[in-house]
Amino acid sequence: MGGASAAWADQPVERGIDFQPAATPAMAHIHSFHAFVLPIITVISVFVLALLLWVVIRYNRKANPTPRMFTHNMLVEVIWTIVPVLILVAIAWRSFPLLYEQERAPPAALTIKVVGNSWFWQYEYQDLGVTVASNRLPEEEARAQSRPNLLAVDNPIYVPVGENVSVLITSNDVIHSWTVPAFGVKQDAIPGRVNQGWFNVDRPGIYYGQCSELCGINHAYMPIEVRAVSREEFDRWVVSQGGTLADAAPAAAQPAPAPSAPAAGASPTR
Ligand SMILES: [Cu+2]
Repeated sequence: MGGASAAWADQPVERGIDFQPAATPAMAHIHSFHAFVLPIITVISVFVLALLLWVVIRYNRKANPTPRMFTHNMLVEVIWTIVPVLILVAIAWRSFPLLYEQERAPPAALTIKVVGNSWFWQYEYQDLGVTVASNRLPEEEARAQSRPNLLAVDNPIYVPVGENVSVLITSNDVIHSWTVPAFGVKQDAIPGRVNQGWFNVDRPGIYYGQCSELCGINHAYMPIEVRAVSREEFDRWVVSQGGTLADAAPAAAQPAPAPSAPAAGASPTR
């Protein structure tokens, strides 16, 4: 894909302070949760600032030379306990379902194992026999191809649009974090442990992310590039990577793997 590809990329923009456009339902819900919480925290911050200023001005030593010495006020104490509790309950009401949505991996058409390494990402499409190592594209090459420096990689991964993709995230060495802002996915990659995330990209495009857990000297140089494409293009990519196409239908009405006896036989990895 040449330089034109930047046109359909979701990536940070110059002077941007807001989120990247949402490319998945989960991220769209994160947007609306943000819109819900931002006014609340703004009002609280302004209110606390006003209280501080009021105390500083009205009750400083000059304005109020002989302070009163009382310590309790039942009504005020009840109010400042109950009101924050109500605010927190309201926030939790919106936030817990969102957390659940992000953590709950629905039946997936595709599962990718994501392994953090110092300092690159490795991706295994185990069902398809494809393994990809994504290294940062050197700056000269990125510039030559009009691709974003520090975000573009040499071997991007591909995913099909409109299908549930599950990601199993782990690490080979230190703790990294696999993060793609437009997908609303940010999961730590922890050695000896598998974290799960998922996404369902609603439109074709190139999506960029970065390692988001300070992991060492090259932390800033292990970007993530995901290309969401049509199922046909995805299949072509799989074949071009030497993989074999699963003949399973997309979107997985796939029942849980038949209960062949010892599912518990797998040793609990820890
Ligand atoms: Cu890292």
